[in-house]
Amino acid sequence: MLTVFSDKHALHDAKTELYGGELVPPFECPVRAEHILQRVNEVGLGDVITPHQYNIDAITRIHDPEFLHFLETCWDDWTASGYKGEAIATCWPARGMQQRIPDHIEGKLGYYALAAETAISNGTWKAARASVDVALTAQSAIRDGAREAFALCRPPGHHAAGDMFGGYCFINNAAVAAQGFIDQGASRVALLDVDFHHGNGSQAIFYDRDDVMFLSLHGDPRDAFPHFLGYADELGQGAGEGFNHNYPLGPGTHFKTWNAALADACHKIRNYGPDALVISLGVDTFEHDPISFFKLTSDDFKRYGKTLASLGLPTLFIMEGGYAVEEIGINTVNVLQGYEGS
Ligand code: OKP
Ligand code: ZN
Repeated sequence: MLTVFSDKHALHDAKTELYGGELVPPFECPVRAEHILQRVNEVGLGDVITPHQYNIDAITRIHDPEFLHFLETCWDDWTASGYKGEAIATCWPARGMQQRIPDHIEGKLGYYALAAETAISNGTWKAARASVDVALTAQSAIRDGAREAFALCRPPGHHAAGDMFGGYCFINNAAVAAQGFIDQGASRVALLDVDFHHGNGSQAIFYDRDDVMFLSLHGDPRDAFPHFLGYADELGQGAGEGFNHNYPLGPGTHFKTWNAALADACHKIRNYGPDALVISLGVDTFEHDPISFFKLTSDDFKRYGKTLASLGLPTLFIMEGGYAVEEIGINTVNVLQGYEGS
C-alpha cells in the first residue's frame, strides 16, 4: 500500500493544551506521525511519497475562504496583539448572542473555535496545508488506479467544519478528499469514521447531501468529546436525510460490541453502493489510549482492517487520532495490514 507523508507536519508543534484546567503538552504531537512512519517502513508496507502542493480551490470546496484566511493570519494577529502565550479561544458566541465576526483576534478566535483545547501557534497553518496536500495526493493515487492508499495526515481533520477548528483539527482532510472523488466524477462516496471521537466536522459538512454518506462509530457524546453532536438520531436533513449514521458507544466498549456496530455500518455502505470509501482512521479506540474509553486491542485493529477490505471498494485511509504514542504505529499499520490480508 502506498503511503503519503510530509515532514511539514512537524511545523505544528504547539506547547500548550488546556486540559483539566492545566496547560499541558498537547496529546496531538509530532512524534505521533514519526512513530507511524517508522512502523510503515519497518514492516515494508510499500512506497512512501511526499505530497504535491494543491492550490486553495480544492480546500474552498469544503471550507469558508474567510475561515481559511483566519487560520492563515491568526498567529501573526495574536502575537501583534501582544499576547505572550499560544492562541487559545476563551470566549464564544454562546446561546442568545450575536453570530457576527468581531475585529479583534480574541473575538475572531472565539467565533471560529469549537473548543479551547487546541492552540494555534507559529507553523500551524503550514502544517495544516501540508496535511490536506497529503490527503489529496493519496486521493489522486486512487483516482489514477490504485486500489488503496494511506494518507499519513497530521494534524488530523475530522472535527473541523466548514468554518470551525478545534479538537486538534484545522482543515478537514477526509472531507476535502471525499469532495475530490465527487469532483472527479464519483456518484457516491462513503466516509466511515472509526476514530474514537465523533467526526462532527465531517457530519456537518455532508449533513444535507446524499452524494457523501457519513457513518461514525464513537464514544457516546453524553460522555465523550465533542459532546454536542454524534447522537444516533442524527440521520441527515433535506436531500441528506437517511445518509448520516451514528453509532454512539458507551464507556468500556470492547471489540465485540464495536465490531457489531462496524458490521451494521458496512451493511449500510454495501446498500449505498459507493464508488469510493474514505476511512477516517483514528486508533484512539485502543484500550490504553490516554484520553479515550474503548477497549480495542492491537490484534483487533488487524481484524477490522480485514472487514474493511471485504467491502471491495477503492479505499483511502486518512489518519486522524490516536494518543497512545508508543503503540500508535503498530495499531495504525495493523489496520492497513489487516486490510491487505497480511
Ligand atoms: C481529536 B481526534 C478529553 C478532552 C478531549 C479533545 C479531544 C480531541 C480528539 N477529556 N479533548 O478525534 O482524535
Ligand atoms: Zn479521536
